[in-house]
Amino acid sequence: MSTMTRTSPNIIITGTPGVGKTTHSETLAQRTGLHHLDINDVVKKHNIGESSNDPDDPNTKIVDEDRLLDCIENDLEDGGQIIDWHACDLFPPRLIDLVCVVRCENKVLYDRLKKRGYGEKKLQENMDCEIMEVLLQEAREAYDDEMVVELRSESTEEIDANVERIEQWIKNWKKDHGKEGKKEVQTQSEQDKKDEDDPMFLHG
Ligand code: DAT
Repeated sequence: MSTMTRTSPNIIITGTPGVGKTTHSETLAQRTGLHHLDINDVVKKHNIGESSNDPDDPNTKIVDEDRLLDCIENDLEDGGQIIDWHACDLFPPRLIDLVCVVRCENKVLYDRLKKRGYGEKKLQENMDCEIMEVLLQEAREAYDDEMVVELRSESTEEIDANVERIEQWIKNWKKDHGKEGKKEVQTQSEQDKKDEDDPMFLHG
């Protein structure tokens, strides 16, 4: 049994660079009033990224995950955060309500990363990451299966549909957890409950 004080859910939007995490997070934040917690901004603001030693990729930052968690833990306790980051297993499951793994078809992703100016090595590493479903595996290993949902992001119509689906899920979550908040919730019983009306229940 654990106590949950948040009255708005925390949602991770994760996936390989270029799949559409930021686009989804921004649209979702505009539509729901939840806060877009862009981890890149947190890393910059608190200066918690060390430059990598890779001469081909000097801009990549190695992030101190403990310090990162220290910086955002209060926000996560408060709830209502849309966490936008290309990793997910560092966030404690007790503070997470939904994990969306954004996916993109190879050819489309290749073109997006090329347009970003990625060099061949970095481009191939990211393509491999998507093909090997690295983020999906990471999410499934770190969180309960019912919390993890895969969302395709190749067209603008898909962004709209995905955001609408998450919006509906948020409404249901708030209904289930009581608008007045500060309600004690038995986390396991929440996880055991399978609501067939839940838009995230039917996995994509
Ligand atoms: P990420 O945050 O995962 O790195 P992004 O949101 O910055 O990705 O998107 C990368 C680029 O692809 C950006 O130019 C917007 C575009 N894009 C993302 N998802 C899309 C979609 N479903 N339809 C059309 N364009 C999309």
